[in-house]
Amino acid sequence: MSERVAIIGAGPSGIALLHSFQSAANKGQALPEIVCFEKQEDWGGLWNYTWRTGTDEYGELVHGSMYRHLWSNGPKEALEFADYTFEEHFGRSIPSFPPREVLRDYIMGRAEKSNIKGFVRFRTSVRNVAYNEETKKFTVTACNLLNQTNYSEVFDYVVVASGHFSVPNVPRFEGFETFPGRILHSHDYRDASEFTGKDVLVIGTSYSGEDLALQCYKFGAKSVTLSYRTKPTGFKWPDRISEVPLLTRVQNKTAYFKDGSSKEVDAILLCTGYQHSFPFLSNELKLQCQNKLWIPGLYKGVVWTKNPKLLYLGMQDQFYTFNFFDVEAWYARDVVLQRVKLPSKEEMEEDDLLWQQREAKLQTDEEKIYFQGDHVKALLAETDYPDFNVDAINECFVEWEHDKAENILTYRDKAFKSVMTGTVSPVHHTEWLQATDDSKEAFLAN
Ligand code: FAD
Ligand code: NA7
Repeated sequence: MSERVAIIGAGPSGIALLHSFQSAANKGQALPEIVCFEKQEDWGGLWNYTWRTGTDEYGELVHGSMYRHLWSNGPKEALEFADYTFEEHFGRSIPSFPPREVLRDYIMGRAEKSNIKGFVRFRTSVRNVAYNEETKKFTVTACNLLNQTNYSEVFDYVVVASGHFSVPNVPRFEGFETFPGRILHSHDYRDASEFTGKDVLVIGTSYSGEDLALQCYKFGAKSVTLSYRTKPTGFKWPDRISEVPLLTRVQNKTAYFKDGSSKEVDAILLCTGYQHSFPFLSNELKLQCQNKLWIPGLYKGVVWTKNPKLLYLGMQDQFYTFNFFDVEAWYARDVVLQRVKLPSKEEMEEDDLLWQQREAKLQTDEEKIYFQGDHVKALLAETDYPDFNVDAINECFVEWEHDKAENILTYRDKAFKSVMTGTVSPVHHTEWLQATDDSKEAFLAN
């Protein structure tokens, strides 16, 4: 009997793995039996926008954390697939910061072309994964949500591609119980129009805090107060956005901050990040980590060193995204196909430790970008994923960081050069701040 591979999740990472297998098959490689379990009704992971929050129609936790008016937070030139360019997909070059719908269209375009949907069992949620030391096989228990039936199947490899920006980290602050307005986590945020004319407090200053502050500003919030725990963003915020130290307590509508200042607010947005959550894994298989660029316990960022038949994709904090998921997927595929020979457990642990030590020394965003670039290079060198210029992509990210520092309101209006095709993107017809219609049709209109 041929080997069996279970993939958990058909978001960009799971799709990248399916595509990598298909690419090998197109070159004559015999494939193992592959089953991809996906709890949503469609593929695309976070890029499937949903109006739902909380639980879905089957009582499952809603996976989606994306909001309606999200535009790419980095230049598309930094995430472009090496084997499927934006120009190939859209038939021409498009601006550098596409809205959600346009990026989803691109990811799904490659997936459709690759003809891999047949591997996916939709509306199927993985409930449990157990490893048998004697048989050296996994038993995966899944629930068919449509008829609420649990069933189990045996696999030789399990690849976890279930994402890590879905289960919110929700701290409590004194006085929340009696606050008279809305308190919500960014996971449940969908649209800033509900905050038009309101005073909004945003807690957390990473990607979500920064972008939800901008969303509220764009859609007419009266004021946005951005509260930081470690350090302020340092961006030159416009007049309706201000930065303050961490919230200490709330009394009625008044929020008090560490520096003694206070502000009356109507709503509180907790942009306090996410948890790596794998309720279907037992402790000896479960990654337990923070949102970091290097995840301890994963050789090359992919292979669970304690049991190399278990692999994880897309678990890192991300500068690099889609092409990074690709190089991870290609590596995972080649581990499964045994085209890559893994070293001993001790050697894998030693290598993992070196990366951990290197990550611990990183100070600046530029150092962090180069570090993740090196991770991409290390994987790229091991497989037949089409080679691409990682240094040039690092430079895209550095330029993007500088653009943000220069003007946080206009960084999405800039144009970058594709590292894959050499084409410079056109400037979008409308500045991001004015562009409230972010449908695909509006964005692609000449
Ligand atoms: P996900 O997209 O999270 O997909 C995981 C899949 O696993 C989902 O389909 C889920 O339903 C499924 N799943 C989970 N548990 C189970 C289970 N038990 N059984 C079966 N299926 C399961 N990246 C960018 O490149 N540009 C951006 O602008 C950008 N913006 C972002 C904005 C927000 C608000 C967030 C949260 C993330 C953003 N990202 C962005 C990063 C994003 O993480 C990646 O683009 C990408 O979606 C990660 O893909 P993934 O497949 O690893 O995870
Ligand atoms: P991140 O990048 O993990 O950032 C989490 C933020 O939340 C960060 O600023 C943290 O502050 C802050 N945080 C976490 N816990 C607390 C508590 N208890 N109190 C105050 N502040 C806290 O998550 P994001 O949601 O911003 O981004 C995740 C992805 O979504 C990202 O890849 C984007 O593409 C979109 P810290 O700086 O650690 O002090």
